[in-house]
Amino acid sequence: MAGATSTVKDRVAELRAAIEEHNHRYYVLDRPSVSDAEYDRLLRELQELEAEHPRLIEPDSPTQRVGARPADGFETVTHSIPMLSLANAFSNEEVAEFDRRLRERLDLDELTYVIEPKLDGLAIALRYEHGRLVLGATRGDGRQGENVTTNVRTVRSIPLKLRGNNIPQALEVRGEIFMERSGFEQLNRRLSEAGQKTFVNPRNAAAGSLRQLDPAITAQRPLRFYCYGAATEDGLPDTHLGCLEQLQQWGLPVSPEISQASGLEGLEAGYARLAERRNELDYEIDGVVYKLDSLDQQGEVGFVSRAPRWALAHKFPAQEEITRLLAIEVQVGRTGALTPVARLEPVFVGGVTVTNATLHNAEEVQRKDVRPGDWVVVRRAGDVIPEVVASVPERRPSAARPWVMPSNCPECGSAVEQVDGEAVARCSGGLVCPAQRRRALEHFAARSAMDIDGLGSKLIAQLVEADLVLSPADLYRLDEATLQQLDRMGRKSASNLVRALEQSRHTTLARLLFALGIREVGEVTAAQLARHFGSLQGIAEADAEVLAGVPDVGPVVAAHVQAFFAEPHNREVIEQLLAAGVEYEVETPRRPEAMPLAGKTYVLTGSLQAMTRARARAALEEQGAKVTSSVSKNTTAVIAGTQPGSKLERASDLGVTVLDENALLALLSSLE
Ligand code: 9MJ
Repeated sequence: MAGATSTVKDRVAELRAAIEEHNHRYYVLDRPSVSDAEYDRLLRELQELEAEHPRLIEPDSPTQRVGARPADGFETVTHSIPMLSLANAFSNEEVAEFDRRLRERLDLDELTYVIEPKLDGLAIALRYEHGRLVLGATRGDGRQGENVTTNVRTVRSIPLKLRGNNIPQALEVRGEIFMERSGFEQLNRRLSEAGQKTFVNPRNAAAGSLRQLDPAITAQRPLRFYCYGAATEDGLPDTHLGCLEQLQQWGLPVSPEISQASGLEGLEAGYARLAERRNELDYEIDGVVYKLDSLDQQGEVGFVSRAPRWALAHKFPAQEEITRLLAIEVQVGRTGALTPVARLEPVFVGGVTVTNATLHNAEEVQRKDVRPGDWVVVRRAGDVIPEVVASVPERRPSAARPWVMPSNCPECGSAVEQVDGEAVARCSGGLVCPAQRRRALEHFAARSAMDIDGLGSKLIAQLVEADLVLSPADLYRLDEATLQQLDRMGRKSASNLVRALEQSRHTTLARLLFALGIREVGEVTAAQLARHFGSLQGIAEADAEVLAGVPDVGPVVAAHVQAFFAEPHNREVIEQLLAAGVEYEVETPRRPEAMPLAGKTYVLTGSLQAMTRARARAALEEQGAKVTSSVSKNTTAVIAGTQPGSKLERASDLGVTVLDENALLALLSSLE
């Protein structure tokens, strides 16, 4: 028994020490070495142990205070009203429990809440006296923070002077300073070019920028501010939402994502809405915050330690985690491009278990100083491919050595070429390299290329391994008997595949051209070339200038097309394909002046829902239109999607017609 208690005691001490260290790294050094999710897990474990063994609670346990003591270098300020922290929830059950507890305490059936995005920045207190900003302070430990007024004054969205009526003598505003993703990326690019250390994420960048001792540096950083609370002796509206509206009228920025909700259902709907919006916003949010709307009700339920009972932060699943980088392997692409890939200790991040992540190229591995054996920050946001963001040098094993790109292809041993000025290294093996061959065949068989049903990557790997297929043309020589000798290939699958191959022979020029895998000739470009020339022969014989004149084809793509057809091996493959019975309908090229949109010029701005901008552009160009990037008085119309840019303003200044996406779709379908 005594043994069990001392184990708990040891664990509590261990957790406290670890959390204190992480607090220091996070709040004072702006260099955390664990993910937020890992930190939350440690804090939760400590909270649970303390709840089970209340005798172990001590006043200086990290559960009893928020954040860390102020760092040196800034004057310490004592907050006139302590800065609160928020209780966290990670599941719907915990949210239901929060709502149930409040209903019980207030003896009401349904409560009205305000739902706010939980900004992932740095909490800040602003003090206005007679409408003028007199103080800006970080949260620090909640009771005392750092006086960062000079730096806060450089943040453009923070008004130095309030506007409007009935401005209180003294007003205390609480909110979050954060950095937009786009600004963060730009800043990191700038730092990296200057040979300086980059920031791991926008939150660290915001904290690091605000806590600069030189305000001139802060001023250059793209910081923004939203407020989410206020206090004054002079009286404010009696609801939280009312207060936020009042703050906005005084010129303080309030997030447009804030909404009101009724009951648990309303909270769940609000969470779902913001979870959906999460990746569309240009700033990071790590959850939502629920707050009781009525200030009377807030007063009635009060606080527990430093967190209000009337608010709850419902966290989203983490998009960043820290895990072990087991190895860096090299993947060979279709055109021989070599991509370093991180093999990771499996980690649950962004809703899935991640075991691999791209490292893009050797330069990136070097820039991020990622070494096999390191602990690394892995990020997966939305449907985006998982990425290794940074290493955590503090946790680096002493044996970890920098990684270098191998000088020979790991698949075929051919020399690796590094073209000057290009970030990518390439295997020089061409189709001798089995990896390039596999990728070329996968591309050839893909749905948007020759659409060979049932020819997946596993089967392709077998065909290449057995030397049954050296080039795409060999596919058409496969028969059922040969196929049946392969692993997991029964009679039925073999006959289905032969039929699928047979069907794929009849195709379009655009698909065939795309299937050949010419560098930088994607689907849209292939379609443009097909329409313009009408035959493979025509494209193969075209000179560079004519090629470059085709919409969507510039001098670079034109050079790739020419190089492809100049290669005897490629010509041979084409001849073999045609000999194997691959055929496409010859399209008669349309004369540009006969096209319905000939002579018209369009500009696209904002994002479209039904198609990408590239597709819209290709569709317009197919009908003979020109698509340009700047608006002039000669522009026929500007097509504006959601969140259009300054082009829309310019169009209205010049009196140019503006079409929305529906009008574009109507225009295109009228021409079909
Ligand atoms: C953030 N981080 O966006 C609060 N917060 O309210 C919002 N933080 C908060 N509210 C009381 N939206 C204490 C902290």
